[in-house]
Amino acid sequence: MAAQNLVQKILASHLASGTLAPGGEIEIVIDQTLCQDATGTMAFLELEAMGVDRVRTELSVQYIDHNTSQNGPENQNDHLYLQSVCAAKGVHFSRPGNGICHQVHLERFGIPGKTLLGSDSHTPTGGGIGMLAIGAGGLDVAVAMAGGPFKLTCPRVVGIRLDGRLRPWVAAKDVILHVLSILGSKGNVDTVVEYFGPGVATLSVPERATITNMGAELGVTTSVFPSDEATRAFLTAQQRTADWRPLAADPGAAYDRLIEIDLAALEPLAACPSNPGNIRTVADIGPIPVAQVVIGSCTNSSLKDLRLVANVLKGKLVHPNVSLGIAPGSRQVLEMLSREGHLADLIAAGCRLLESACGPCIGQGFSPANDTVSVRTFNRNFAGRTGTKNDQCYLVSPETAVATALTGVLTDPRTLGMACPAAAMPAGFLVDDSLVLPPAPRGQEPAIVRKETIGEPPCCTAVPDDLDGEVLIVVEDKITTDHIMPAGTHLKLRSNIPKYARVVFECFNEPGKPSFAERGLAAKAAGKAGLIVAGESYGQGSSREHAAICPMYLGVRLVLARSIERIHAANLINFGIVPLLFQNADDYAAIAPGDTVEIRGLRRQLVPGGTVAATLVKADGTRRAFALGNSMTERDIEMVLKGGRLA
Ligand code: MIC
Ligand code: SF4
Repeated sequence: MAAQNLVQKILASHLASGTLAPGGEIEIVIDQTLCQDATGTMAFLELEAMGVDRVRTELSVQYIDHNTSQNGPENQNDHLYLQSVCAAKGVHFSRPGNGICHQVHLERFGIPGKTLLGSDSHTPTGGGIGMLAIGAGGLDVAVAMAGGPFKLTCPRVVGIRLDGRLRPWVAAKDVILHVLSILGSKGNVDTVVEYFGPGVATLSVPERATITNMGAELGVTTSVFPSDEATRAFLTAQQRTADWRPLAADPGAAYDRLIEIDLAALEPLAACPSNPGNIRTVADIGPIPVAQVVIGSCTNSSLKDLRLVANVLKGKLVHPNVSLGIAPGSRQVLEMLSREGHLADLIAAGCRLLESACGPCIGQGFSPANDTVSVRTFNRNFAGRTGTKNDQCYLVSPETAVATALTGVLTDPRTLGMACPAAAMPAGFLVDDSLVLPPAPRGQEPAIVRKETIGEPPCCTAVPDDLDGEVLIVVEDKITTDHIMPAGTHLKLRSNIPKYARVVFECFNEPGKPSFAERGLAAKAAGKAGLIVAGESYGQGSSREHAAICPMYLGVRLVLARSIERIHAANLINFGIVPLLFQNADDYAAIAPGDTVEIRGLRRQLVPGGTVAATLVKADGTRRAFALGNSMTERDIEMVLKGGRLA
């Protein structure tokens, strides 16, 4: 048999249908799933709607980490629903306070060589421990929990060979920021990144997880590291040696593209406002004044990260112009910091301690002041995601963040004039799973707690065959799901579609003019299909299926884009919105809001790889014929035309 890379090996051992040829449709068996609360309520409402009595995976875990601000009753109503539905359906429930899903899953549940499907785009964090871990919409995860396979395009594999060793003050974060500078944050769909080479052994599992976590910002399906002695050491320290198995590509395995990185040649980098793909060196950006530093998120809040930060801050004081927030990734990290005395050093240095949760990463508090710079160890800096309009958010390593917190200006940590403190992995982590509630035994399932803010699972009607679609909005390239469905203070509406739908595309609403939601509902009332027109890489970022469900609720039936990101395209199909692709940039440029797009005989015209003939009708009555492509399979087409997966 030909030498296989690691991705091919894991896919082959989980293949449920199809053949392993890049570009074709395959289905894989899912061993584990994870959900978080902001996407989990919909996933479980959908699971209930499917009539599933008990999940059929090896392990499914639900985390409470996103909606923990609890302004009003909605968040805890969600928590109570999820706790009860998990107990009833056979799912482990990680209580609020236990930490961020990806960090906790890596620590306590991830197993090399297994597949993991999560209703969160940073699920690929599990690639740090050798899992094939993929982010998806809640409905796809619900299907996996029900025992169904996961459908994906067989990916091409980009091999990244790591050589050398990182120099002091240069971090795993700088590795992934460097990869982002090579591959960019768009145009990488249906690709998996596989790391290999001698440099791998120099990185611990939490460092590898930082790299696979932010691989999500490349727009790839996932990223994966081999499982080696460092993986065994991590699992042993988590009292899980039995979960370890060695895994690596065969010698001489081929990759669709090869990239070589000398770790020793890297330097501190930053993603500049407002896209994770805008990479520059910290030295090159220079000492810009900074008002806020936040260290945390699923990218950089491991014990290693925070021990480093505490060691640097020990005996010093945060700069008077900087507000420094720290959100430890898990209860394990927080408790160990506390027992080791590091927490006292952080507090003495003037840190503001935040909950072990997503917090500021998803705009849940700690928004920066107007016209100031916020430096964060997170993975996303999309405009406005901090909760402040016109924010200026830079993404960096914990090393750069702590140096900046001390000096008050963006600082290359190598210029601090101190030796980089050692922050080794502990031989043993403090293991206490008492905040993970196991499901109820069969026959003892509790009643499901459904408070008034828990809505109904959405369902959609069939797409009409002849469409007169009203163009509700025309947006540019790289529109993220944060643009489509803002989170922050609106996050508490995740279980209530009619209310949450009011803020679709809120950032593009203009004062005194009808909002997107109002335009959508008006077109729907007039019997017209709503249309969204977009540029390249539409639907980047989060896995939130609300970015499909809420537009669907407002009557949107078609998205016409130059290209659409993987998870979002799947979510559109799942909720009965037809994703169609411009064949030519001029057609995109010709469309304006308020125009009509006519399509006749959609059912007959829509075939895999084929084109659909459409007519653009401008406000003055001028007509222009154009063609739209698609990248759907036969099954996708059947499903989307019926009104989506639940239909
Ligand atoms: C994010 O980082 O954007 C989120 C919030 O974790 C999302 C999930 C969501 O919108 O609930 C993600 O990455 O999928
Ligand atoms: Fe939470 Fe931020 Fe990670 Fe999303 S990216 S899971 S909001 S910490």
